[in-house]
Amino acid sequence: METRTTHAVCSLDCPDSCGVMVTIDAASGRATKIQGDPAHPVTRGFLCGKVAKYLDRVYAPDRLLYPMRRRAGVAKVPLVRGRELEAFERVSWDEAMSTIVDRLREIVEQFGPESVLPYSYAGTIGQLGYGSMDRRFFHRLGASQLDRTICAAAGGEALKRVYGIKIGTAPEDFACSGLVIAWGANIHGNNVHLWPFIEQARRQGARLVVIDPYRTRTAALADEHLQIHPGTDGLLALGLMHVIFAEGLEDREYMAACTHGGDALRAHALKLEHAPERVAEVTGIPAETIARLAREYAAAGREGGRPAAIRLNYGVQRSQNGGTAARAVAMLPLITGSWKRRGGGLLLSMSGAFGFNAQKLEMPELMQRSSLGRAARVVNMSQLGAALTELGRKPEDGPPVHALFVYNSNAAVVAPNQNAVLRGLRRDDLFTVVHDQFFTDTADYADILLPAPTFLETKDLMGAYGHRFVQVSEQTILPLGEVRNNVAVFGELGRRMFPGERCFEDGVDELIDQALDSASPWLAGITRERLEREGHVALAIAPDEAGQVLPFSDASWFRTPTGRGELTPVPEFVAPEESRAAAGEEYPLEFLPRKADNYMNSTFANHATHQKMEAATAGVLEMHADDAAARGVASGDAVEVFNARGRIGLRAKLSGKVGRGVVAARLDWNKLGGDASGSGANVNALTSERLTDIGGGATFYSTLVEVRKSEGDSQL
Ligand SMILES: Nc1nc2c(c(=O)[nH]1)N[C@H]1C(S)=C(S)[C@@H](COP(=O)(O)OP(=O)(O)OC[C@H]3O[C@@H](n4cnc5c(=O)[nH]c(N)nc54)[C@H](O)[C@@H]3O)O[C@H]1N2
Ligand SMILES: Nc1nc2c(c(=O)[nH]1)N[C@H]1C(S)=C(S)[C@@H](COP(=O)(O)OP(=O)(O)OC[C@H]3O[C@@H](n4cnc5c(=O)[nH]c(N)nc54)[C@H](O)[C@@H]3O)O[C@H]1N2
Ligand code: SF4
Ligand SMILES: [Mo]
Repeated sequence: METRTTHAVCSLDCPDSCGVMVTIDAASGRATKIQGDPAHPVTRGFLCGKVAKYLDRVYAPDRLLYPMRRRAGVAKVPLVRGRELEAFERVSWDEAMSTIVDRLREIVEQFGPESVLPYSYAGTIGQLGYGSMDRRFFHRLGASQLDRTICAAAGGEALKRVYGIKIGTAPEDFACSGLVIAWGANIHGNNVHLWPFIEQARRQGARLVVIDPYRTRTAALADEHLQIHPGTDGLLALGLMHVIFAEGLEDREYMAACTHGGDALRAHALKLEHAPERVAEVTGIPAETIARLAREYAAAGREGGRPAAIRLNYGVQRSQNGGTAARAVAMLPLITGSWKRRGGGLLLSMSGAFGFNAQKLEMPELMQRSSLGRAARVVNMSQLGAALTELGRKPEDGPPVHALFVYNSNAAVVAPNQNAVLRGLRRDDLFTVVHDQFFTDTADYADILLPAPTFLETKDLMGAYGHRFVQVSEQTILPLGEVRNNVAVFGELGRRMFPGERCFEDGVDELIDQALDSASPWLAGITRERLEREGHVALAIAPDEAGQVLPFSDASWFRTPTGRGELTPVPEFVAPEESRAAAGEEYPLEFLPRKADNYMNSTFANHATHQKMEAATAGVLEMHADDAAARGVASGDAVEVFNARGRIGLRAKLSGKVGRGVVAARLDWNKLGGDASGSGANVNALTSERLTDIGGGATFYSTLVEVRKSEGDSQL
């Protein structure tokens, strides 16, 4: 069999952005093998378990391959898998596009352009697929703007406030650490290419400490697991600071040179309420452990030792106080000066290092042409339920949403307060377009369905939020069926609605060139041709004389208004409204609506291969034995998990992975039995649309619930 191999990049929403080698059978053009690129310095030749099985997704028999239209008179209700064609009929692209254009024109005419709402997140994080032609189209239309807050808004804003830029320690440099703290970071499940570097450090004597309310794979493999109470990380960070300042362990020289507001922070941290004994009561972590960790953290890197690095991930900032918590954690290396040495510092996100030209890709200047003479209103994507069911009641809000265009997202599954979202999606007067690879739960509510490519079927430019390599992902196989990528879909809509406008004619290569045409010095010398030739290219991110890249090792790196690491305003700890501190009798349990190690949010949940890997967590509520006993629940019992927003049916499992007062279940497609009672809901039926303290992020991990044994048959 004659084969060729092409370089692509995994476009899933993962910090690792792996280089991928795809083997193609030359005769049939079919991909036969997918592997990690051995030449990529972070991928290092392996893929995670879910993408190692990616060809099962690409060639899945249930792929959506053709445009579809809802059959006349079919109600918007959850569909039974495999019977989608009872609700939808195939149409040509031309017909699908003219239907969309006609309906959008009517709706814009009748209700104004703001009544159109785009809804997208990170089905692909390719620069073009994530945001380029789509933004141009919606800007030009004058549609409502979407604030894309559902994942990283609070943490991103925290980094910006403390550092002025979203960059951090390179994953390769964790190999040089003497202490790694995985803080709200499930590295083994969500960011597995960091793991070998941590193992390398551990072979040199480094310790791995995990701070997580759930005993993840990462926690189980660590040297120490601190099972913190959810939503109390900001206070733990203050407790660590308390010990560091009280014992004079801070790096005064570094603080003087590189930070602003140190005195105020010191005084705040030294308050009695931040003493380890007091912090222990709220966080659940013993006072001695807090004091010991503070000393170990501050001492690492001194006297020739290896420094301490924090892998802060987005778990911390999914709580109501998560922005302040992330800000407090991010201040720690500024106090100990751990940025000064290779293997120190902190990594939350690297995305700010890339500096692609978003202006050129998205053309925000088109927005000014909105008929209202102002920029269109902004809708927070973490409040989709309210946007679809309440927006427009007050005249100052503008019109209700009458058209919803979903792409790169399985909104019916991933958005909080799902019952409100589903109520919105069921509206007969809402025109909904869904562009996806599969008949997702969101697709069930579409009026028009458009087929989307996998990353094998389209070309894109890739940055990363967990490393410093720019890549081009080549199109490796011909698109299956009639799938079209996001650029093609929005380009055609633009050309149809706004004929003659040049910006809708750009193709993929032109857009890649525009993205790389950037003033960022770190992109200097990086062109499409070079990326096509070399596969990946390291950002030219300011190495020192020794060729090392040490972000924030001196004051030149900070992009805050003071030009220093910003330690003010001091982080004040406020418990989330839905947390154990505030728990009432009605809903006393803290709920962790988690991600699955072998899915990517809701992606992969529909494949038998991936379901097998996640079988042990399917439809399961993990409980502490005491909480189960108090409710007369035994392992295997059917239970109802509920609060004022919703209820789901699950099967109890006394797993030992959660502490007392905490229960956990994972994301699933609604129609796949995330809820065993068949109500067509998943864990997000319980989460709220409340926003984080800064950044307007979603607060999935600040959710209170109660659990009771289901009546009737107890063994599901
Ligand atoms: N396998 C897999 N990989 C993924 C994803 C996936 O769904 N599956 N999703 C991708 C996406 S979208 C993202 S954003 C990244 C996210 O990567 P992470 O930031 O690692 O995401 P989470 O799993 O949400 O949270 C990490 C951990 O935080 C814990 N946590 C919850 N509440 C708290 C708290 O109050 N304090 C502390 N200290 N910890 C808390 C959770 O139990 C969880 O184990 O991963 C990406 N990678
Ligand atoms: N309870 C709970 N809820 C959560 C989270 C959690 O941890 N717990 N995590 C939150 C986080 S961090 C995130 S990032 C969000 C993720 O929310 P989403 O970004 O909506 O993630 P997915 O569920 O993976 O859905 C992405 C969809 O995009 C489609 N897609 C892939 N590539 C393309 C493409 O090229 N074009 C188009 N048009 N579509 C494509 C996929 O088939 C898939 O159906 O979920 C959030 N929701
Ligand atoms: S999901 Fe992440 S770890 Fe898996 S292949 Fe993609 S980038 Fe790599
Ligand atoms: Mo995310």
